[in-house]
Amino acid sequence: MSNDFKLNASMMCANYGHLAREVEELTAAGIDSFHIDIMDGRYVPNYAMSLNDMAYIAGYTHKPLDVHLMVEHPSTHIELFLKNLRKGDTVYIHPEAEYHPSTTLQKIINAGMVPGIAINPGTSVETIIEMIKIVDKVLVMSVNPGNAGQMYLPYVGTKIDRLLELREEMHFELTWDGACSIERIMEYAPKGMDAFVLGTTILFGKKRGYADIIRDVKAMNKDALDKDVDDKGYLRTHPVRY
Ligand code: S6P
Ligand code: MG
Repeated sequence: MSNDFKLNASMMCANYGHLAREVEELTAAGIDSFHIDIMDGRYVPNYAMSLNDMAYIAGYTHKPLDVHLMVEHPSTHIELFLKNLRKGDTVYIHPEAEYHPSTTLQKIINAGMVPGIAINPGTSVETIIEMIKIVDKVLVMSVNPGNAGQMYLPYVGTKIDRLLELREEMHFELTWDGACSIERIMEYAPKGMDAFVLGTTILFGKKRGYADIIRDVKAMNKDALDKDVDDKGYLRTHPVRY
């Protein structure tokens, strides 16, 4: 089975009581990048991370950041984010949140960042097909944006398979975001998924260290991961509904 995939840590799930240590431990454990969920309480009904959290995390790692903007009209304040990022960091926007998403993507490109588009469970591939031509990365959401600890929405599977086919002809990187379990990784890594965002489902709030978990995820050692007690499992039995 292919294990040539990247793992991104969903930092809204980290322990903010010792955030610097979290970042350093994840870096040492071999995480490939840090996923930063920025929310405005409008595009999604939640506030997660903000500019200061993003800049703080960047200061404790040399690994790239993957910034997922779940905000209305990101173009309004995009410069604030771009000037606090390093060249090569990724910025994802949601096309529904912007009147002219391709203009915003161009600003991201002009600043030297990697442009990405995030696609919600209820958004069709057709809605974003033109933008796929100008982005390097697509973040496909298997939960509705706004919260960690939600249940996987199985109807996105058909769309993900379609995106995996398009990826071959349109050359973009595809990352899975939401309720990412070892079962999902074992199913979709061999199909060509480039990266997975790891949150409460598999990485955070466990009784083992990040190095052990990341090693077992990369080796797809399901038996070892199944032994992890899921301290936050209650969240998934009560999924957030809007
Ligand atoms: C959701 C956000 C995601 C979550 C991630 C958490 O709005 O975009 O990046 O943080 O899904 O992972 P999990 O395993 O708790 O669903
Ligand atoms: Mg996200």
